[in-house]
Amino acid sequence: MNTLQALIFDVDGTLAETERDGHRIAFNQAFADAGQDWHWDMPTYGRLLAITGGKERLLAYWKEVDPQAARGPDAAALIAELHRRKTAHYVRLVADGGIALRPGVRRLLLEARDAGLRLAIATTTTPDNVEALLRATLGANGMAMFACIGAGDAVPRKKPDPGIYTWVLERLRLDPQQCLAFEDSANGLRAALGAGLPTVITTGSYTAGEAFPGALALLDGLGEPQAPASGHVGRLAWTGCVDLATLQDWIGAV
Ligand code: XBP
Ligand code: MG
Repeated sequence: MNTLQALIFDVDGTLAETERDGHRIAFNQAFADAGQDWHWDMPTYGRLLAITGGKERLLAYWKEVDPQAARGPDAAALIAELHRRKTAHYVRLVADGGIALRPGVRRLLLEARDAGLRLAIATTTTPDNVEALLRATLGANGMAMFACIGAGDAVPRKKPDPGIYTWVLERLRLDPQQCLAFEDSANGLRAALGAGLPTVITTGSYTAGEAFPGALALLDGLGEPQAPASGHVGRLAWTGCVDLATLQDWIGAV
């Protein structure tokens, strides 16, 4: 039986509903600042989430609406400027308390930390965004709860490439079988599975309709004692509150 040594969390959609409540809003604020007549409504943003990474998403959208300009000599600089503005808006929104952790996240983080497991982050989002969210939701010591934070451009290719998970595993000096990944999206699942990690999916507002082949568990959240999560573990229906004993049971059964 494998003994769990570490939990590795995606950020956007997994720790919090940051895409719906933060990133999309910040992108639109950046467009307005720059006098760019783009606006990403919820369905448009949902479609664009297939492209991970904010800079990559901006470029893909620009190529849709104005392919010639998007391939012009100034394109990279404009993308960088829009993204810099977007990050500033996002960080401010989060620091002002605009985004809460999803139910059960804080409970599981604290239980794992108190049990001596290591915690890590593997995300495509910009490091400043991670820091803002951890500080705003977990306090001044929020960052220090994590043994390793893999974020943004730390690796050359973003999810679904497994690179960010491999990067984190190397720094934790652990094998994937000693860890569990937590993700909310099909792209994230592909990245985690590509690094060999058993993966728990907690679907969110943008990802509930995606397919998750190979997930260890497919749930609608981590649950709290008063509001249990539900979903499937393998083919079996499951309802409950995800805690360390549950996770150990699931990976012991792999
Ligand atoms: C999240 C992302 C991120 C954010 C934006 O994917 O794709 O790019 O949308 O962050 P995942 P930046 O949850 O799979 O990590 O603008 O800072 O890139
Ligand atoms: Mg995600």
